[in-house]
Amino acid sequence: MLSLEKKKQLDIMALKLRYDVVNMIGIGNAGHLGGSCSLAETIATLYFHAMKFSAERLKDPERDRLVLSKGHAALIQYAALCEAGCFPREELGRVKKLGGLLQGHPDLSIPGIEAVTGSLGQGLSISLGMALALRLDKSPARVFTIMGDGEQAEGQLWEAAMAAAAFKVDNLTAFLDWNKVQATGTTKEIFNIPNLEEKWTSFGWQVFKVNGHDVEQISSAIEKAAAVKEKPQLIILDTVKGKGFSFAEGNAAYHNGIFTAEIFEQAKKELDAAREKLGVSEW
Ligand SMILES: Cc1ncc(C[n+]2csc(CCOP(=O)(O)OP(=O)(O)O)c2C)c(N)n1
Repeated sequence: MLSLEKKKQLDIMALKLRYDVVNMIGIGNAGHLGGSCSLAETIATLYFHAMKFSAERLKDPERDRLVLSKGHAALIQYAALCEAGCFPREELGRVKKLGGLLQGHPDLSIPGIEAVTGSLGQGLSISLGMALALRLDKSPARVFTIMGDGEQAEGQLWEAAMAAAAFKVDNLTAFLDWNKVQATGTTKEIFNIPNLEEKWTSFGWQVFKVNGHDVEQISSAIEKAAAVKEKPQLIILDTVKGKGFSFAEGNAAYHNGIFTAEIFEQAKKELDAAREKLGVSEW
């Protein structure tokens, strides 16, 4: 169980990451707010609690790996890597700019990024390869990967799901960001995949389901997953796309929407209100 202090730290970190995401998008630009912010608590819990990870051990063979299979949500990962000290904060101001380190999707040139992603459906295969290699090396490192619910339509992902179970890979934990909305509408109306829990279970995975905005539940599921033997594990995150912003929650328009000056101001106002609620006067 998380201490009260740790839980508060992670809640504050999740909010900080949302701030960073909003600032990275800025006025007049499009950015993946929705699918980044559904992951804020998970990314905070992974990088700042659950994973063996730090800016000082990016090349340590025993570090845990995180592969963002839904690579379009890179902004939230960039925010966490920056908060962890992997690169200077100025880089956040040059996202998607010519010559900037941080481009629209994760790339291996970025300190802390473990795999190139963005073409949906590939992250689980990449992660499985890493997990198998680590097992051969008898490494204690774990591999985490985060998929979207829209991404579940990709066939390659299900090949990897079968292979991971067939090879009894237990150092691999996948997350499914079940935010119910994809790029242009709800996952239900665009490509309905019912019974995700049952599907993954029948593919041989140990499945957990949590409130994806509750750091305690996320952390506890990661601990339980780590104890599972001879089976890969899936943590289904019940989340809200665009979580934290009244104009974006559950709204596909903010999958990769443009921020007007008014929307930017509103986003900042809502973040400030959330910060005050957490009892933080300033960063
Ligand atoms: C192979 C592939 N097809 C299409 C796209 C375009 N695309 C980018 S994001 C997205 C929707 C993804 O939805 P989901 O997995 O639910 O992500 P989330 O809502 O969590 O952001 C699509 C279709 C892509 N990146 N890769």
